[in-house]
Amino acid sequence: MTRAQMTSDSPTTGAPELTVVVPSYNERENVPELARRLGEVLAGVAWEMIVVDDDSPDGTSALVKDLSRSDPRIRCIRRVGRRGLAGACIEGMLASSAPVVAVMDADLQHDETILPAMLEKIRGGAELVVASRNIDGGSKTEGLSPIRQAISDLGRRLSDMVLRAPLSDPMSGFFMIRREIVEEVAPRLATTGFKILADIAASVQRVPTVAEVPFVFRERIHGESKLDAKVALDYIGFVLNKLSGGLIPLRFIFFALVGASGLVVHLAALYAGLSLGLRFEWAQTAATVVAMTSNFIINNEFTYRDARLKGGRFFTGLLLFYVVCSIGAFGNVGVASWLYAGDVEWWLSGLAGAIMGAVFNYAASSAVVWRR
Ligand SMILES: Nc1nc2c(ncn2[C@@H]2O[C@H](COP(=O)(O)OP(=O)(O)O)[C@@H](O)[C@H]2O)c(=O)[nH]1
Ligand SMILES: [Mg+2]
Repeated sequence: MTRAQMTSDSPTTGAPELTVVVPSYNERENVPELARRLGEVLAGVAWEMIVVDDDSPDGTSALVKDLSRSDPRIRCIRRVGRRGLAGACIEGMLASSAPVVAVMDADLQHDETILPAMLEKIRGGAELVVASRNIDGGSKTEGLSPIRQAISDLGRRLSDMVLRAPLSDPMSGFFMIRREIVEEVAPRLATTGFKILADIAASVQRVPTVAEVPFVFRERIHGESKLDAKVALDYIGFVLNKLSGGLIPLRFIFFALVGASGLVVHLAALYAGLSLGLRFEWAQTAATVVAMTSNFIINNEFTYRDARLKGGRFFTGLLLFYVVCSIGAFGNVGVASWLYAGDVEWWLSGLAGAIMGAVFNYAASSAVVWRR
């Protein structure tokens, strides 16, 4: 028996050397073509494909299971009652027993023809190979909408601060990695959001050997994109969470960012009220209600989207949120005044009150308004 046979790709058992993990949501028109192309470009490699589908309404999972019946290299994990790109990728990678795993989109936007080159880099000693848009030969950010392009640039700059391994394209959803690294970091990864590669690169204990391969991000032909501008806020939260050494929960960061947006809303509403000729007290009261309502709606859509309130529960939740915020405001003023009376600087007293109010609002909102 040769050395190659005894190691990773044992041809006797047919155990795969490479698992391609494919997260999917409503991709039934794309997955069969992707499977066909993998068969073509990975001829000669012992590979398997694991599609991780979040119970797509278009029936992607049933279709993939049909494919598995004629090709056992294709498997499907159907997750019910859950959504989230990062979590899907993690589960797919952890379902593999191959030494090497790759993650790529189901929608044919990732150029599968570079997979053999990526695998060669791994065989040559790299531990993480990123398909990058941002090196020579890559598409840069062409093919992305202007907003996504701006997010991508911002993300790259921010992530330099927290990544342990330098990456030219940390937002890439296309990479290959030795599975043992994933097994090691998995418990520390966030399952919400989309930044799986950046999260791995920020969470590894030992800096892996990295290689990059350029690729051109293709246009999507079937189906539609599920990632929108929300990913920007998500990404900023991710970086802040890592900068705080994981101490400040991601959800609190979102909550605080939404609170900061509420301040802008408040001032705009106050200005509008005053322009309409309202007395200051009334304009200020109206602005407070408008800001709380806007905070509630954004938190419901974003911060607590996994516990989103709908229908009648939306309105009872809103009323509860008013109550919570009012108590928070009392606590805030109380603490600040008490400190100020004790000769603490005005700004420190004010800041302490505001932080205490925000922490209370966050804790009470999590426990009472968006109870899971
Ligand atoms: N399992 C799972 N896959 C998802 C989810 N959201 C997006 N995807 C898949 O992740 C990949 C990238 O998503 P896409 O919407 O194309 O993002 P874009 O290419 O950045 O616009 C595609 O294969 C999607 O089907 C999700 O919530 N769960
Ligand atoms: Mg896509």
